[in-house]
Amino acid sequence: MRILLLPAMLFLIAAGDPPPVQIERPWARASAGMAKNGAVFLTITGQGTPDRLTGFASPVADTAELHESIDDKGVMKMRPVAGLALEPGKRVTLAPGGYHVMLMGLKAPLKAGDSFPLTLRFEHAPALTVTVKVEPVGGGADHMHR
Ligand SMILES: [Cu+2]
Repeated sequence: MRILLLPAMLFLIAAGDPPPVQIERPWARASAGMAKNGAVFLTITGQGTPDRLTGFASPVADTAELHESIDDKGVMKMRPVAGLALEPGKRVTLAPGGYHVMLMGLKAPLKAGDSFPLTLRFEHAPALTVTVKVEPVGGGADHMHR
């Protein structure tokens, strides 16, 4: 009897705790040489109730924070972003040249083909961990991180 009940209980737990967002294609560019920084890109779609993305963490780096690349009179610069508002059904794309998760203090270079966990923190929803795939240098549009 206990065995038959278990799947139903798991379903109830899952149904009561829907993920706050849908994450698509989390990827990072392989490190060039011994670069100490890296960047993660992904697409976030809010679902359920409005929430706010407040931070990131990954075991591969000392810190991970949301950055935005901006074109300051022809010079590409980056600035930290405090958080991202998440609305149900609204897609936010983190891509080269725009928003990205900056990994600072990489413990080892990111190698193409590897993957690593990245945890997203929210104002209301519990933290969510996704797997980031490392793609070769030169993947995607050019956006330098030194
Ligand atoms: Cu950055």
